[in-house]
Amino acid sequence: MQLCRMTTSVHWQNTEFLLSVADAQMFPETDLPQIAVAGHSNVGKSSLLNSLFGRKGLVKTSKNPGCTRLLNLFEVDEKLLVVDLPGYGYARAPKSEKYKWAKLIESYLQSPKVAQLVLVLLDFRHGPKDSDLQLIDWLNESGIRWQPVATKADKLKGNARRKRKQEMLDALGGLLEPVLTSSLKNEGMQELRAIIIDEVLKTHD
Ligand SMILES: Nc1nc2c(ncn2[C@@H]2O[C@H](COP(=O)(O)OP(=O)(O)OP(=O)(O)O)[C@@H](O)[C@H]2O)c(=O)[nH]1
Ligand SMILES: [Mg+2]
Repeated sequence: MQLCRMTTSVHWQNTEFLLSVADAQMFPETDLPQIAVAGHSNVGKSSLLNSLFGRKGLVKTSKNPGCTRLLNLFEVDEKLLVVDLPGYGYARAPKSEKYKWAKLIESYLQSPKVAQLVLVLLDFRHGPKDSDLQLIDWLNESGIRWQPVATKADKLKGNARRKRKQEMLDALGGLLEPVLTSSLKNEGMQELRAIIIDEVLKTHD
């Protein structure tokens, strides 16, 4: 009997952009396990992916909200599919655009090809907003696993950081501890990679 588990190794830098889809129906047929990155517009989803992959500039980012407008698919080391979702809650986007993005996110999250794990990104400074809590409720009701990820953690230091982490944990119901990350400082990426391997890749073996 084998007592120790094989370690799943992933070469994160070996990531390539696959395609963008404007409709969840156009999602490719794939047997690869899948994760998705969701969160408010401008929270730092695309930046986090660059940092997670260790590939500066692979994913397009912008200081202006509403940068990602399609489902952008990436394949990591021929082992994992990662979906960068458009952000929600960008108040100044035209109504028709907002509706289109919301429909796209909704149709993806309701499709049978949905991710096994959704990283829910929350700005560390502001904590979860109503729209984040709605998404989380919906994921819970749909039985889709999710992991809270606090972004832009470089903006808070010392005591403020500890206090905010506890506040975020409480606001999320106290069950899932957020991973604190900074794409700017490459903070939290090892922890996040380990969670993805444990939650998605090992269970898929
Ligand atoms: N200080 C700091 N700024 C960050 C960090 N991550 C992202 N940003 C900045 O936040 C802005 C938005 O980043 P994006 O990664 O494009 O955000 P997004 O969530 O993909 O945005 P949409 O695609 O519009 O939904 C950019 O100006 C980034 O430079 C971080 O860890 N620290
Ligand atoms: Mg983006």
